[in-house]
Amino acid sequence: MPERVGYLGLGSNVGDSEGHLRAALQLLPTEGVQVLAVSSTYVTEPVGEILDQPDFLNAAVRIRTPLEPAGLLDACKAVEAERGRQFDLPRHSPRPLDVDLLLLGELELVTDRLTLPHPQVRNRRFVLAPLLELDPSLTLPDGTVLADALAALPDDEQRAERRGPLA
Ligand code: PH2
Ligand code: MG
Ligand code: MG
Repeated sequence: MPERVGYLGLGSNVGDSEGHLRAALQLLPTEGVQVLAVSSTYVTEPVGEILDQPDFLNAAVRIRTPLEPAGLLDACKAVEAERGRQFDLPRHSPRPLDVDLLLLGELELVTDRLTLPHPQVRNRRFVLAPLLELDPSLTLPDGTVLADALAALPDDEQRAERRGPLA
């Protein structure tokens, strides 16, 4: 079966966040997703539609999978559900575990359920910092150099502090 290499973002700000991220590393292979490399964890300021919520713990992983994008999204949702994620809350609510599909090979795709690359990759420090740790020369299919995207973020926005190793 043809396999692709991609990147997932992990996030948590409810309960034992480090435990949830660690559990994701164990659960992903049971859903057909091999974990090739794991970034450090980062404590990050909430970004997006709900700012008044606890800081997140974020990380990123490099994966290899034979799953097509929709199947990979289902796998991410199954892992989130295993850690008690509720899916009937407003967008950007606090969550025990968020597993986001950031990049899958050179695929560019827009469907009702999924956009690849993830539309926010370029402007979120909590995504860019761990991704660049895994591959400092990472580029998007459209040629965007992610190190340039990170350097372009204003210094005083989106606090993110490296905490330590996850795996
Ligand atoms: N996830 C969100 C919204 N905001 N902010 C941080 N710092 N980290 C996240 O993982 C995050 C967020 C929606 O998934
Ligand atoms: Mg998310
Ligand atoms: Mg998500």
